[in-house]
Amino acid sequence: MQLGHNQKRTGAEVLADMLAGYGVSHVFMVPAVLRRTFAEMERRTKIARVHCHGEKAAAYMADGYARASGKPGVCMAQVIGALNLAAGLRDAYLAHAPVIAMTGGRDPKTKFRKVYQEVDDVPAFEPVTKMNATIDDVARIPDMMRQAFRVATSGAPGPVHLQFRGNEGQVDVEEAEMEALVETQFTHVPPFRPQPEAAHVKAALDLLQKAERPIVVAGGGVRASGAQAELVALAEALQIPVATSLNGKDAIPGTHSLSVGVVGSYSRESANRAVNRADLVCFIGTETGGMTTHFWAVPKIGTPAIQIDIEPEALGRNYPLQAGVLGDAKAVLAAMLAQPDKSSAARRAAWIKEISAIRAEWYEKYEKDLASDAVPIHPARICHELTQHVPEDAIVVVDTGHAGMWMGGMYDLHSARQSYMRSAGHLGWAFPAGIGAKAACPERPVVVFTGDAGFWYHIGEVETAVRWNIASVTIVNNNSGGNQSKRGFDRAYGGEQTAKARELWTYNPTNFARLAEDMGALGIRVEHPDGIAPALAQALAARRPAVIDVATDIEALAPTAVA
Ligand SMILES: Cc1ncc(C[n+]2csc(CCOP(=O)(O)OP(=O)(O)O)c2C)c(N)n1
Ligand SMILES: [Mg+2]
Repeated sequence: MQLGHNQKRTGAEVLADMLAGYGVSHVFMVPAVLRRTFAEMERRTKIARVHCHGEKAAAYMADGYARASGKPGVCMAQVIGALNLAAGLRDAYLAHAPVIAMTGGRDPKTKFRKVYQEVDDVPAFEPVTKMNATIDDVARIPDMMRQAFRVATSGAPGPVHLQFRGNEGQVDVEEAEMEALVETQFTHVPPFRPQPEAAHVKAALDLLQKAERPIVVAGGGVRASGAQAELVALAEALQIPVATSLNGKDAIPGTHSLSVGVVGSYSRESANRAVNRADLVCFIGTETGGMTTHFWAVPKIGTPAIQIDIEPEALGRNYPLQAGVLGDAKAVLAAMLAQPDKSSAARRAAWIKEISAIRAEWYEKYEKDLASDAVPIHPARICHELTQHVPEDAIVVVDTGHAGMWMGGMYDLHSARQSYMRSAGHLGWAFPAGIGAKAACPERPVVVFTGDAGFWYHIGEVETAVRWNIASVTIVNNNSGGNQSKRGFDRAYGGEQTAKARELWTYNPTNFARLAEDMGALGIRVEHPDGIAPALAQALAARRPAVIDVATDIEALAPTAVA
């Protein structure tokens, strides 16, 4: 877009100025891409140019940055690394994280002539982006950048891909009349708070107030909207218990008396039991997907349901609704809070008693694991130590598989100021995502929980964290194997496995603390459960990247979901 009174400038100058103008503090990449832009970033901005060991890790760092801060995370790759970067966008896409990926790409002058390293990368970005576009003319950089930030942050957020002409994006060296115009509204999520229709709010509120056993299922949309305080206030005013999706775990502290925990597949038994006892389920900012509903068994389809979402197409997708409210979660909850019939809470006294009992039964049932003194260490004990010792303002970042199950089910956030982010399915996401989260929020403690298989994926990024002094603390639940696979291989082998079968999911024992030390990080090895809390304290105080390697029991299996 040309706005007049412009002078000729290079694409690199404009791109650097726009990234700074949009509040980007870090970009994550493997070179060489947009080389001139990087030179201009150094000259014109304070943006940290974090040079990583792999494009997938760079995408995960941008994703962690975005989820922790609500600001778009930026990652980059040249043409040969583009598909590695695309692979890394899948988790951001699944989790609705605003990530902007920039790659080098084909030049019309030479395409189809077997250019070194070149294929058509654009189609590979299609399934993992909200917008997937090419910049062929330098003059299009300003408007396409604005559109990228607009799309990434608006509605349900998500990734965007921009391919710059030239295998390294050399279009950035060209000149045109351009203005580095920034729309500050789109520097963060949410840029808009669409207000709900009053009649829809009233219909949903009436149903909630009439219900005797209602429950809220809160998802990641509550975090994206920053609606946690309103959610808790409404739950308290009307006495409605709250379950969350795994993505929405920080919608309410686990220690709150109305919290029943994470519902679905990677879940806490009390949440599944409570949701399946409800006479009305209120979904807020959740896609009601397979993971959150344990493949639509919790709650059963046909359970009376209402839903609040910012995306019209989400309303009623998986559960027929008695009422649907389109709008920003915070705006909808605030509208409900303006007119609650608090006297209706009396109707739910028996339900709240039942919920307290369900909560208490869960803690009793798992007390022996949470407090386990076993050596090798029981993973539930790590979760319990984290519940007690993670700082008030921490960001907790968790990998998938057993890591997601252990922490989703066994760990409690104990403060509304704590945040929780989880892999939406990719093993190996959490460690680089934690580096991105710490880059975005350097003043907040970042505590990562991953299995050893998850940590192996991007272990080279320990060196990146050290080089940039990005001081996340990573706890490795180290059982020398991809333990979550055990049950599946037990089944495949018709019961107990052979030693040969264990080759499919076990590794050589490795001391990650020593490896981390070799790369310049603080490494602490913990072999006794009493060592977990002091190790965490030492790592947080060190103010440099730290890896706590916890030797755990390979036979411990996380509880599976109850339907
Ligand atoms: C990219 C990717 N590949 C494969 C998987 C399947 N998977 C889930 S958990 C897991 C093993 C996890 O091992 P580890 O991180 O050591 O945790 P543990 O189960 O041992 O606690 C695998 C292979 C996955 N989720 N993501
Ligand atoms: Mg393991």
